[in-house]
Amino acid sequence: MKQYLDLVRTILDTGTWQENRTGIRTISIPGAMMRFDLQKDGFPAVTTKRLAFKSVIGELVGFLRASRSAADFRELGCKVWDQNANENAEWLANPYRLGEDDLGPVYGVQWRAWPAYKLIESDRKAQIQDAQQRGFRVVGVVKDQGTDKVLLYKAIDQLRECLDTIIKNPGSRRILFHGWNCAELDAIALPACHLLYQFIPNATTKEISLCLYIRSNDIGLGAPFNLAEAAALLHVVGRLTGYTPRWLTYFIGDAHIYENHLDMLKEQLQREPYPSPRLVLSDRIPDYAATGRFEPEWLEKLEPLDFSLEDYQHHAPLTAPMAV
Ligand code: THF
Repeated sequence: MKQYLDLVRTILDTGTWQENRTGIRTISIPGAMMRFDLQKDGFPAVTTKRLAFKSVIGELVGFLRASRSAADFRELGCKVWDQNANENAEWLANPYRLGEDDLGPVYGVQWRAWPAYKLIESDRKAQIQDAQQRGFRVVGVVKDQGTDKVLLYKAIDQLRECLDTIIKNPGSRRILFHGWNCAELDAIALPACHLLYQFIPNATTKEISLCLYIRSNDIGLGAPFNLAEAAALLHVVGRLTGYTPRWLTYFIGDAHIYENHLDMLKEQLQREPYPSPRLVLSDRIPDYAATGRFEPEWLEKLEPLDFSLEDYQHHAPLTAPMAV
């Protein structure tokens, strides 16, 4: 995890101080990238402090189940959503908030059930039929600008579609899922930070890589979580589709360090990183390469105990407050 420390150093050396929505200043740089070879370098867990691995995995499992309540994340062992659900004044006053612990249609909801609508003129029968064949359901007929239109709806399981494409058409360069649903930004606690995930399978080597784009990344607290989570997701997708996880490339838009994280990060810079641990997935998750059975429903059947870190050597725990 030398790359993480290098990024921290680059931000401290070349960044500029900025104000933001939270009231806690950040030092930031516009654009950064980290790239990990999961085969050679192992699992990208920070070693210069203790990574809250259970919490990371709880968050991932919650996302895979399309959770939108901080209570669901807590039950899975992840408390990091409590503050965003219940302490941000702007969100508390939002009419779309369903009550205590609700986060709105965040990450997993978009990953697994992106709401898609079509409004088609009633006499365009071929279009309506085509949409229905693709799983759209007619939910009503509306008058729009003087013409009758059929309203159709479908919840798109983007992640499931990625797995299907990896199996059927691994050469595709369109195997991605997106968390940034512009139509729902007004109805969520926090617009997605990690928002674009692209899988790149290699049918020759049977290796699969992931490119992730994060529009805004809290390097002290968020980055260690988001990195580990992306790597764990790539391991799961690889297992279910018969590919070995290889490269994780992590792109950041605004890469920033909060002022109240400086002590934690400066302490980490004094520490010598340990060799990375290994991620072990439980044997009950079917290995497509071995069984030839494609069982994408495991995406939502996973439990936190299906993930374990082996040989995780780390320095003493350090933490800092999250900016809300
Ligand atoms: N808001 C801010 N300001 N930073 C973020 O990184 C962030 N997220 C998610 C949503 N809003 C955010 C929440 N993710 C921690 C870790 C991840 C978070 C939020 C907080 C955190 O406090 N980690 C501590 C304790 C972990 C624990 O014990 O569970 C740590 O020391 O790692 C970015 O996705």
